[in-house]
Amino acid sequence: MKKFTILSTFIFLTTIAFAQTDIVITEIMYNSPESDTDSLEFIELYNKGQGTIDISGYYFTSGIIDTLSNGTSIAAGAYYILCVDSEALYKTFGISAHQWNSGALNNSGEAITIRDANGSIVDSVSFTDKSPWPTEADGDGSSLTLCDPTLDNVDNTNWTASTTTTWITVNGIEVLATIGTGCTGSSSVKNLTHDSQNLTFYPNPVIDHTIYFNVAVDGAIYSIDGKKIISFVNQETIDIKNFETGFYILKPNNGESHKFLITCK
Ligand SMILES: [Ca+2]
Ligand SMILES: [Ca+2]
Ligand SMILES: [Ca+2]
Repeated sequence: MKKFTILSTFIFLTTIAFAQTDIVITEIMYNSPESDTDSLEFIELYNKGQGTIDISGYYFTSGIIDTLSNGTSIAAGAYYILCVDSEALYKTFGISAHQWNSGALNNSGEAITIRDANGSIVDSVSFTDKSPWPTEADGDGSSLTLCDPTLDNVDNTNWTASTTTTWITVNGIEVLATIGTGCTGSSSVKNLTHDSQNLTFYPNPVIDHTIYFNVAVDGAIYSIDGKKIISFVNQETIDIKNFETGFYILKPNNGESHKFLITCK
């Protein structure tokens, strides 16, 4: 009987010591190519499991300071982005993300550790800006990326510098990252041509002075720094021949915003 109690206790302790480990840190932008404060730092989490994981109360004990609020979860096969400055991230990439509470990622590298609400370590990566870690991630535009989330992310040989363009240039340097997507797809910016409201617009980049929608749309187009340029009602096409080359945000009155690129000048 005593033996059984000891065994039960051991199983109980073992169970609480190991956290759900299907949440993996898959991408880190620790030194975005800005010369002053890095406003585009982000950390990408991925759920490699078979079901949705509730990450309410998960918190960081190194790297950054943040506790995820109640109701936060990641669906199976989905990504979750945390960033240092959600406004800067949105204005630059058109991507909405959770802004962490405080702290910033050290440009020389450091450990990033996330724990579940019980304090058990969920994942931890200790990276540096020196070889054998990919040095292109140290301010040359690339994020650090773990392309195969099933591999051990403690091992630096499983990480590479991202080579996927975001179509965004910061401080004269092209940003290479897959924010919220895997390595094999196209960049998240290019993927923003569909939304949950079934609106499709094309082409992106816009190359013939016209944006086409699959349905009539009400909305507006904003510059990347948030200034409204035009608004429109019940349109299936928009003439953009007077627009300068660059990125813009298309904001339907009913639906998600999309970033698009105009290259026809
Ligand atoms: Ca920097
Ligand atoms: Ca930094
Ligand atoms: Ca990614």
